[in-house]
Amino acid sequence: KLFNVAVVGATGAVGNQMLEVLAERNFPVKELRLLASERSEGKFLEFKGEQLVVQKLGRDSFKDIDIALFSAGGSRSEEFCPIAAASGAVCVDNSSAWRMDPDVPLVVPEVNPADVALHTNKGIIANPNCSTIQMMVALKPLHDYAKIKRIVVSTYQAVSGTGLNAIDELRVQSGELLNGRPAECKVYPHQIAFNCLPHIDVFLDNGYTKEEMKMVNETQKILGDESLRVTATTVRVPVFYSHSEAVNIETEKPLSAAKARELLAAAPGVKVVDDVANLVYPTAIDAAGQDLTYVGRIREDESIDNGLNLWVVADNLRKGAATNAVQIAELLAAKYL
Ligand code: A2P
Ligand code: 11C
Repeated sequence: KLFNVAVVGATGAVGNQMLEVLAERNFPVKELRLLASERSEGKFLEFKGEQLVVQKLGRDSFKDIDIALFSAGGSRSEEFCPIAAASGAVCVDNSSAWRMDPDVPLVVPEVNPADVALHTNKGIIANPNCSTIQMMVALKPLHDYAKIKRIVVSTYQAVSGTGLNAIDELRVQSGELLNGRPAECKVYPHQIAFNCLPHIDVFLDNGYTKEEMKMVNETQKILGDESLRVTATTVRVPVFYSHSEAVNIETEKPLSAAKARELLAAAPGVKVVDDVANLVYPTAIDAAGQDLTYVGRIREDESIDNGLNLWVVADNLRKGAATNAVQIAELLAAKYL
């Protein structure tokens, strides 16, 4: 069976990847409809060697669409997911707009694929935040074995998470500074080249950023455990693609580094890259363009009884966004539509 698929935000950093991943994985597409703002109306984008014209997103954009992949920002998702759903499409939404809605499943296919069934509630499935997705892929097998009680995570996040304009800002600032000229800040409030900003998304009343609270709330929802304690510090670093994370967990049952390595080696979507004797560990550069979540530096936390430290890296635009969304669409196509 073939499906009519819409990509909302097709001209963006994630939308671009969605087209690539749909093609690479040979998703059963009948019609592919590319939607963006009026700025992009009439532009052409390539899909499987064909040039497809970009249309302006509007209320009548979803006629005959079976699956709509959204990545055009939260306010477009808020407004247009219900419109798409009312016209019969199932939305896979990459924004944060619907993630915490109790009627909307929040899905990482390697972790909670059965939750896709709940798409019938509102016609919407939420794709988690990129930094949450890769952490879930790495922690699920450890949680199943040893029950995680607490997670302390610090992230090192690529600028592509902000979008194409931020990729440009890092490139331009780096060039200017290396040539002895001042850096101009347009996207971020401070210089991002050769710097680290402990600030992703907006600041909330509790002093955390929204990105940090996404990691807390989304983790609890995906693992179905509101008692799980999570605390996060999320940091933007001058890296183009792939988020890295230093993850510390405390488990109920003892979990040795060797056992964790064994569990992770057998886990779906994970590749263990952990051979420090040969200076082997995952880096953002290695993960860029890939779909797996890479885990290394696995070691016991010697400061507590049942603690473990890990270094988790994945491509934020692929597994953190486009690939995860297309995997959800594959589950829909194979089982539900
Ligand atoms: P456009 O390219 O026409 O502005 P990124 O995250 O890389 O900045 O991309 C954001 C995506 O969301 C782009 O595809 C962008 O389209 C799309 N987008 C932004 N605003 C709107 C809007 N008002 N209506 C439809 N699409 C939008
Ligand atoms: C970043 N995690 O790296 C963000 C991007 O909630 O979907 C994705 C924001 C979101 O900037």
